[in-house]
This record gives sequence, structure tokens and C-alpha cells, in this order.
Amino acid sequence: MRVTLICALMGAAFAAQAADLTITVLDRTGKPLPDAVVLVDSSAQGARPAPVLDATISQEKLRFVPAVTVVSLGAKVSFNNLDSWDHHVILGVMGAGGVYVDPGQNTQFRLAGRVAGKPPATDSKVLNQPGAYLLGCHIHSSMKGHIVVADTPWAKLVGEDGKVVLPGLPEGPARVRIWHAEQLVEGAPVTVQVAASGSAVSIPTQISPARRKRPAGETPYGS
Ligand SMILES: [Cu+2]
Repeated sequence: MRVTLICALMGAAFAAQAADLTITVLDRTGKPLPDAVVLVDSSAQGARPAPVLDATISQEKLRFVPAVTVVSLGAKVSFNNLDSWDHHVILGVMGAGGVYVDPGQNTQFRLAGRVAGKPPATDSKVLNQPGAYLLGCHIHSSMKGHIVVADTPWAKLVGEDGKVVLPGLPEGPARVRIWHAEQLVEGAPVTVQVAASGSAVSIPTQISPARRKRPAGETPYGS
């Protein structure tokens, strides 16, 4: 009983204060960069966010929705085809230049087109390797999507304004990495200081994204 109490007190004494870290990712020209994923590590003690072990990606109007999905290592990602025609899901680890590292190792399955009044065709895959995966379809070569399997509990997709809030980071130094589908080379990690009251930083990158084509009136991620 006494030992338990002492351990609890010590834990409280050593655990750093947790605070929000707000990050704005900037492109090569200094403008906010959408579709970036922010991955933050901290070696300070304290609670970690729960891992994201489930995600669903739809195939809808010839697109993967959402276009970028962030999950934790070991997550089960489900796919469903909402279009009335067939699609493939080609899923593989993505290397530099936005191509598959080893097409021979890719997972591939075909999802039949949806029949009115019936549930969509679905399949899933557990992702046990950290890093970025590229999604594609053999029938429609323009269909592209990405999954980032994070090796840290603090990992999130930025908003349209390039901004994201990572809650519950321990006070002290934190290491920030940025991923973007169109980065040519991986940028060096940046160390930022998380204050007990929270911190906000902008992270410049060398990424210059291509103009995204979105049909008028369509929301970015179909939501
Ligand atoms: Cu397709």
C-alpha cells in the first residue's frame, strides 16, 4: 500500500506538464500547406494519446476519400467502393518520387461496383510497417491516395489552412517531422520547445505542391 502511494507520488513529480502544440506547415513560398502530415515525438514522461487503430477509406467518384489518412502502427484500414463500377485497391509502401518501393510486394484487391440497395464491397488490410503508403487503381490511373502509418502517437493531418493542434504534449523539447505526398526529399526533423502554457510554431518546408484540381462545389475530402 505504502509502496504504491510512493510510486504514484513519484510519477506525479516526474511527469511533465502537458500542453497543446499548434503547428502551421508552410510551403516553399511561405504559404500554408494543406495535405501535410505532422509527426511529433517527445521523450518526456507523460500520457500519450490513444493510438488510431481503425480507419475507413472510400472510393467515390474516382477518388480515394479521404485523400490522406493517418493511422498508428498496426491499424486495420478498411476500404469500400461507393461507385457503381469496379475499382482496385493497390496498396504499397511509397518511396521517393511518389512511386511504389517494390510493386511486387504490394497488396492488391478488386472491389466490385456498388449495386443500388446493397452494402458496398469492402476489404481491409492491417498495416504493420511505419511510413507512407501509396494507393492506386489499375483501371483508373488518375486515382491516387495516401496513408501515413505513424510511429508516434502524436500524428495528424493539417487542415486546409496548413494548421494542426497536437494536444497533450509534455512540456519540453519535441521533435517535429513533416510528410507531404509531393515532397521530393524528406526534410530534417525540427526541434521545438513546448511551453507549459502551450506553444504555436510555423514550420517552413521546401515543398511546392502542384495546384490541386477539385471540381467546383465539391468539398476537399467528400465530407
Ligand atoms: Cu478505379
